[in-house]
Amino acid sequence: MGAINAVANLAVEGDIAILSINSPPVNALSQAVRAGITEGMKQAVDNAAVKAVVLICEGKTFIAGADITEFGKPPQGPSLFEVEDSIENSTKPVVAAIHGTALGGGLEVALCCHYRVAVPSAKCGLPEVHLGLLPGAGGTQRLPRIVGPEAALDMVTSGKHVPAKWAQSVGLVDEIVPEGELRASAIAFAKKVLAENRPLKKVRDLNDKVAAARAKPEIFSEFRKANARKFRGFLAPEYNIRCIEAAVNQPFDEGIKTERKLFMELMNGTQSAAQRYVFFAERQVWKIPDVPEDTPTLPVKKVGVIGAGTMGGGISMNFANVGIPVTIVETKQEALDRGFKTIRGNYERSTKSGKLTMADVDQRMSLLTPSLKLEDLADCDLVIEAIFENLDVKQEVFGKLDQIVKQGAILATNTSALDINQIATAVKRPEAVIGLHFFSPANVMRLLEVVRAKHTSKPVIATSMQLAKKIGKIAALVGVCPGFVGNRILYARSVQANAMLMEGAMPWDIDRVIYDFGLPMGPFAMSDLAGLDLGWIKEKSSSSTIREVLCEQDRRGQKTGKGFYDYDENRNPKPSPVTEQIIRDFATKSGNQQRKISDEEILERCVFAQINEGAKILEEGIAIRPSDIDIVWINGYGWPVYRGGPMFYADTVGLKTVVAKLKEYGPKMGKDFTISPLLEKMAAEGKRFQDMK
Ligand code: T1G
Repeated sequence: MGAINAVANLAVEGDIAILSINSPPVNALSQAVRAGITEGMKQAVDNAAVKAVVLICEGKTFIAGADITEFGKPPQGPSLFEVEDSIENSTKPVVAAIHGTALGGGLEVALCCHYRVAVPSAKCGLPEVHLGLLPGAGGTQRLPRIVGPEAALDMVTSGKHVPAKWAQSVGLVDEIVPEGELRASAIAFAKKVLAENRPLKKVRDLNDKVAAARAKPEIFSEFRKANARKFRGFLAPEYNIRCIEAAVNQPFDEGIKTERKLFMELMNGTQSAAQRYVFFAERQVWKIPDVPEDTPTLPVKKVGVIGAGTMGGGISMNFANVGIPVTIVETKQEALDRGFKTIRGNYERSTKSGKLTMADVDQRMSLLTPSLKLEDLADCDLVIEAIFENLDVKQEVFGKLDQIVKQGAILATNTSALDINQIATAVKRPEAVIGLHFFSPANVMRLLEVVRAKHTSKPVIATSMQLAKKIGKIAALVGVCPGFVGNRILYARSVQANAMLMEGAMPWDIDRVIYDFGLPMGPFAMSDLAGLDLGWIKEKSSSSTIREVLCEQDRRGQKTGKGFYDYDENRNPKPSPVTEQIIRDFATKSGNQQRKISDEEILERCVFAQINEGAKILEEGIAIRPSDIDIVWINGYGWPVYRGGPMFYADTVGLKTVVAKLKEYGPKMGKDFTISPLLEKMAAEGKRFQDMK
């Protein structure tokens, strides 16, 4: 007994073999881990003194899945199936000892064990759907045999992690054992199995629950119907459903064949490649080349937020959610009262779903202190202003903060477009100034653009990124330019969308194309939702844009029941003949030739313009890497994750094609439109954005 290989060890205690895996960071089923398990099982079974086996992991978690870094590379034996066979067909009982998260292939391996024990904090899940995949090692056939098809459908299509207690209640786990005593408890459990002469229970032989479901095909039709909107555009959820159907309607081995076929289709498809890329992209954003991980950070024990409006209130909630007290400053008591009422309302809405209890609500509200004086922010470690988007106003406030707030504090602005370098000129400590651009609603949207200004110090950047992670955001560090990364790319799309209105396309044509591509809504529906009068000043209106003409006719969006669209009492949109006439008249007056614009042109002009802007953002060093741009657009604007983000999508199309099309559209892209030299160069060299590190 002893080390099997670098990541696997076999020890024997009495008549129990302990096969332990130690392959940081998450004991993923790399080739070495697979080899370690199969060899370890062979040695344990061949050893007459061994009567049972415990499979356990060192480090923070049980096996958390197949090794995603191996995907797309030539497969190396032993396969995961060989690993599972070595366990399931063992002549001696195997007990999986679970802590941390048994996920994907990890749970599939555990399901091939004859028994499973877990500590209370352990979780199980089959999250392959988040990678555009499905459990490809028998999980879709074994899980429903334990938890039943309905619960299995929910687990495999949501990828949720279920707590050990629930797992035990459905038989996914046989026993919950005390925290910190997993190894000893698993050995004791194995001894109990031997003493009670319990059978070598194989999950694959449990057929009651799947057989019972055979008479209820509506399980699947109703599940599909209930989730159609959520699964729109994705392949993996549907393929997962088909596998669970196979578990119900086919013998086990046939079901495995169905699972294998569908798994390989997904594995070889673009959607999974995109979603696996995003999995790693989400972990890349925290790596800042010139701000090393050991950069000192500043303590943030008290936060100040200026502005109790939609943004200020939402921002404050993020900190209260993680126990950081916030002082919220407004200029008028009624604004404070309104803001606090909205915050409490937001929290209380979460009690309806069970996410929060009323005690949670009270506890979080107790962390929020109202104030009418900036002076109350003197001892804050971080102050975030979320006030009117006006440079003079912000500079005035920062000037005051410079006088009031203690040295060493971070002074942040939530501006979505103003020049933070300009704001920083109002203080004597520009190194303390940073942008924290939250997306509305700030207590919901996951994305945070952390905007480094010219003088922002590295500790301020490191602290801001660390804080973003602490409040559950995914942050991208970006540079100062109009619109930073997200809105600058949004603007590039808006230019094309608005131009095409002048050329013959209607808002509903453009919105349909963008919606069908996978975005939650198109640019004009988005404008109606936000309000067409954002930034519109009635007195100054010059009717120089369609939006201004619409505003003058009180067509200011959903809130007035009409904007680009007409809305019924439930805010359902429908194309508006009034808007159509306004656009036609406007186009004629502007001397634009009207023509039928194809869906392909609508999509390409909108999306390729976004890609081109992304390339310019990279050229200017405003974003660190292409995948950061993709993370911004997936998490801030709902770009479909199965297309990987604008820059990944460009690789899917091919940069050569993107450039050729932009050249083909030429002047239609607008007189100010230029193709990014970086994009042209990469296209000419046959390069891809995803290879840029
Ligand atoms: N393979 C390779 N590396 C992985 C990995 C995996 N499965 N999971 C995590 N890592 C790396 C990750 O890239 C990061 O690396 C480090 O571990 C810490 O991760 C056949 C086909 C387990 C809940 O989808 O959900 O099994 O950035 O920052 O916040 O059916 O990692 O440090 O270099 O996320 O503590 C199914 C994915 C695979 C689980 C831990 N399994 N992982 O979260 O740490 S497909 C998954 C997670 C499969 C079979 C199918 C989380 C975590 P680096 P982290 P964390």
